[in-house]
Amino acid sequence: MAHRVDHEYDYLFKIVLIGDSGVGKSNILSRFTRNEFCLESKSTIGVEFATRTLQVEGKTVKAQIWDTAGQERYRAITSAYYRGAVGALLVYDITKRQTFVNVQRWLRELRDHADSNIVIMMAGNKSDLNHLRAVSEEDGHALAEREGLLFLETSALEATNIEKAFQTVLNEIYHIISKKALATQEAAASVALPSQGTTINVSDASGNTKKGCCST
Ligand SMILES: Nc1nc2c(ncn2[C@@H]2O[C@H](COP(=O)(O)OP(=O)(O)OP(=O)(O)O)[C@@H](O)[C@H]2O)c(=O)[nH]1
Ligand SMILES: [Mg+2]
Repeated sequence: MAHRVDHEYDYLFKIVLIGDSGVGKSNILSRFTRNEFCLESKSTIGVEFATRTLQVEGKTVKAQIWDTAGQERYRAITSAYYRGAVGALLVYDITKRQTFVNVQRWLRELRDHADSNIVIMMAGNKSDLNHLRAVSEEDGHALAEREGLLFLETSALEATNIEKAFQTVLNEIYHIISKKALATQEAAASVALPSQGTTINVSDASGNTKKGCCST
């Protein structure tokens, strides 16, 4: 989702939070949007979302972040959750190996339901609990590299890398969208100037053009 609306913001980006129950998705969201953390937060039921508007490369970007239950039985209809999402934060808990193992499962779900160009940041959360660590940072990096994901270790409790995780995803989305906009403009210019005689393959120049991305 990337619409331009005058006055309020230049872009609206939908980002989804995914990962096993208890890894800290809701606290990552509340830390980022309200600077709040709750030690005894309850499992999410259904879907919630919160927004925060920030600057990305001089543009005003409204991040609309969706949060759902990690537990299957509380989850909302999957395809609706992923519809229009341009970014995902895939969270595991560095103190629980199984949540890291299950990253593969979440990647499969993204492949099945989300746009293939979605920007994915994997976040190893609860980095404040280093003494209980069950997943090394190296393992995190290795998986991220193998799967082509961005990666950071975060702590919602200590507010470590939360800002950076979202900023990185938003920057990446912005770059992809501005590149597409440029390619579209170039393709349009080539159509307007047929006498130049160069054939430009629009699909090659602009990549995947099926997404609803609007430039300025
Ligand atoms: N030490 C520590 N605890 C955290 C951190 N983030 C979340 N928690 C705790 O982990 C527990 C679960 O956090 P939630 O944010 O509710 O987890 P969730 O991923 O939203 O879980 P579901 O809604 O069930 O999918 C809570 O007790 C939080 O206080 C963190 O960075 N460090
Ligand atoms: Mg939750």
